[in-house]
Amino acid sequence: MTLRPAFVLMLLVILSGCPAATAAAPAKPNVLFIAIDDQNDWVGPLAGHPLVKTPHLDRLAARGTTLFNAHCQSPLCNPSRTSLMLSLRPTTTGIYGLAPWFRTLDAWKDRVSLPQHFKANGYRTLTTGKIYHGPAGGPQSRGQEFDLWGPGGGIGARPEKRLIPETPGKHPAMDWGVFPHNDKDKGDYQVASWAVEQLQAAPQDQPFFLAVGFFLPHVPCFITQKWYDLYPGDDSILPPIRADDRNDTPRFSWYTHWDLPEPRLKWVQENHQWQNLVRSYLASTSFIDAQVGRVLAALDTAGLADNTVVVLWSDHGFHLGEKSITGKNTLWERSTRVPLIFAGPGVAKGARSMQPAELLDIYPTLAELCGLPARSDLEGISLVPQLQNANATRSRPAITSHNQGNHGIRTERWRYIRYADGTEELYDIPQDPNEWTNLASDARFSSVLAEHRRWLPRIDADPARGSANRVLTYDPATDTAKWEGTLVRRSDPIPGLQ
Ligand SMILES: [Ca+2]
Ligand SMILES: [Ca+2]
Repeated sequence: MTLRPAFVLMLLVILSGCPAATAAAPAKPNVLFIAIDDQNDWVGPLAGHPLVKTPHLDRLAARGTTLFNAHCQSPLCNPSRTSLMLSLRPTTTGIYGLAPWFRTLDAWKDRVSLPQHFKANGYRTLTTGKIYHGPAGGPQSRGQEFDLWGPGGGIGARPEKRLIPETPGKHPAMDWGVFPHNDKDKGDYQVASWAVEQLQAAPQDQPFFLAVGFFLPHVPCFITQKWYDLYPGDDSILPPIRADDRNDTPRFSWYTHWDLPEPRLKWVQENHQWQNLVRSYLASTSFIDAQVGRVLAALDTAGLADNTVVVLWSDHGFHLGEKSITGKNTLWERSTRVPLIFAGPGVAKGARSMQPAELLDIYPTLAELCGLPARSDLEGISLVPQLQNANATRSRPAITSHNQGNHGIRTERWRYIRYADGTEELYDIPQDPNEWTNLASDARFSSVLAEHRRWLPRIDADPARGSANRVLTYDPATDTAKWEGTLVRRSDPIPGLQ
């Protein structure tokens, strides 16, 4: 007797007890979740710096959608990453500083994070490099966060002694420049290599959530000559600044970055380090771009690109002289605006959304793109409408908070800032992209101010138990501000300016 192939297939399906519909159903897409640390908008897809070279990010943008107006929820590692991974605002958790680790708090110790939601829905979760700020509870408990942990990354090869003069804060991370070493000895190279190995060996029968966290261009920006040589050794690389820019920003704006390890522009200029800092930062961005390129090439080679959602983000930006400072901890564009690019199944190619977007939107967006059950306890809103049609509108602005009471509200056109003492700023971004002219006291814009004040967070939590490092508190009843626990008086000279 001769059996026709279709009959054989049906027989096999019956014998194996497996309905044909299940066998043919497409598997859930994988997730490749790429984080960059302290990467501001100086990347090709955001057009934040005219000379930056990021060919691999450009290619990722060409095969996906760029959120051109995306902002972090806090301009600092730990609070930004906690917010992103839980889809909760810093003003909800009270996590504003570099401490605490959120699992030490009763309210959040069992909170289902983004990778945990994927694990609960059948995904294998893997991580390497910097995703959370810190060791995620240490080796004993970090297995609760991800199934498999790769190399931790970080700085890697370091020079024998400092490359630049010691900065006023004497912090060892405040260093940058070229020294001879091998790119393969950099932590970020090893992070990319491990990610490539995981993609090459990805099991076919289970979707994965692979989180790859790069450290550069976070300081110290140590770099090899090859990347440094991508940029001219002259002032054409410097960002535009105005020496009098802070004359119309409230004194309280200084309180959000009162005393930082990062030096002020004054020190950087007096020590002839501005060009070297900017060039080292740009070179580090290009080096990371190349590592992203290695991981994306492995995704293609493994034949996974069509069934993998890629998301690339940075935890916040970085000033390199703008507004007289270097570092983060501000509510201006250079500190809040970040790369946020999605690509893969369900995402329009080569598109750019101008709508305000927030990093805490990543959690519900990935869940929807991958067909996971929606959660009702997230504060983010899915970006899938914008990823399908870049012209789709959003009603909510992007909100960034730096400690209780200090908030930046970014709509399509405006940036509004309110500090804890009630002082304000307003910028018309298309007219004034460098945020040089504060319009908050201009009566012509009183209705714009009123419209933006409506969006100030209604929940504005006290700092969580164990808060430390970059924590600013303010008591309006007594007009008392404290930076990292130390009283700041109205008459105190601003550190690093005199
Ligand atoms: Ca960071
Ligand atoms: Ca100004």
